[in-house]
Amino acid sequence: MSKFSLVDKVSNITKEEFKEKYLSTNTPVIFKDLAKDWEATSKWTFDFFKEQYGDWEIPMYDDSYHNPGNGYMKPVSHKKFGEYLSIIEKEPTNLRFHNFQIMKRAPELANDYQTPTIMDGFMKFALMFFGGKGSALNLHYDIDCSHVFLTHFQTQKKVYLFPQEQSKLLYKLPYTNHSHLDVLNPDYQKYPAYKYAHGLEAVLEHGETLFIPKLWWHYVFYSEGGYSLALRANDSIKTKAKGLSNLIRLFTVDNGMNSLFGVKWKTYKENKAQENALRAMQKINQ
Ligand SMILES: O=C(O)CCC(=O)C(=O)O
Ligand SMILES: [Fe+2]
Repeated sequence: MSKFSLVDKVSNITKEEFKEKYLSTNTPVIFKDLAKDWEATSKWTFDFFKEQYGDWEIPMYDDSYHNPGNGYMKPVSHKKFGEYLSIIEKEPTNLRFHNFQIMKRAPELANDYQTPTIMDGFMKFALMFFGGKGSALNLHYDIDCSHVFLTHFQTQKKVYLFPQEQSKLLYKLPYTNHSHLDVLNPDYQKYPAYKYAHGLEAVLEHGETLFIPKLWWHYVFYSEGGYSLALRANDSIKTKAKGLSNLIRLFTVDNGMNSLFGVKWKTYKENKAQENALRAMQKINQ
């Protein structure tokens, strides 16, 4: 069996069908046409962003995002937005610009898309993610417990997904929603339990929208430079409350311990992840 099965691609699906087949079963799916009437799909080109907002100063992130110490989850540098867009349009780079609340800087962009009607509970909150060819956003799940609808623009990117039940096989780092496993080039010596994980592959083309059900792990690989808009939906008060408490608990402990102990805290988390994975593997082999 290969490591990944392909995510279904659908079009013309009703709210009821979506609920029955995907939402209620927590199954990822790609919509070919969820964004088909959005102005954004024709308007949000590299040139458009460069012309309108090229002067913005933006933070840059790279693979050192999770290195312990002072730089933990902080930007490595800043660039002009226009300059960054020119780079990712033309050449590979590991620089990314993520979790950008773009509508705060440019509220007019909210007119270029519509809140989907495929389910209830969409939030106004919208984020954009930019990445260069070859860059990747490490394996994680979104701790606010919402469902994510990720629409990609202009190019192609690939998302690798795993259900929450496989967390131990993915070497989840305790007190975080992250793993440092390289999903596409795994070091099986270091991460043997990953052999037992089985995931899904979503190949997203321009204008397509990936449904990432709540708490699903995702590893985002930019097979080409491009950008996506993430809209979020949360249809239950219970998971909303869980999300909020997760945010507070995890961030406070992990950031505090990183400031105090740096590399030692990282090693502690890695050792715990190894113990958990070993136990999960033993259970499978019983
Ligand atoms: O597209 C990306 O780079 C990351 C998307 C993501 O992690 C999210 O929307 O939760
Ligand atoms: Fe995410």
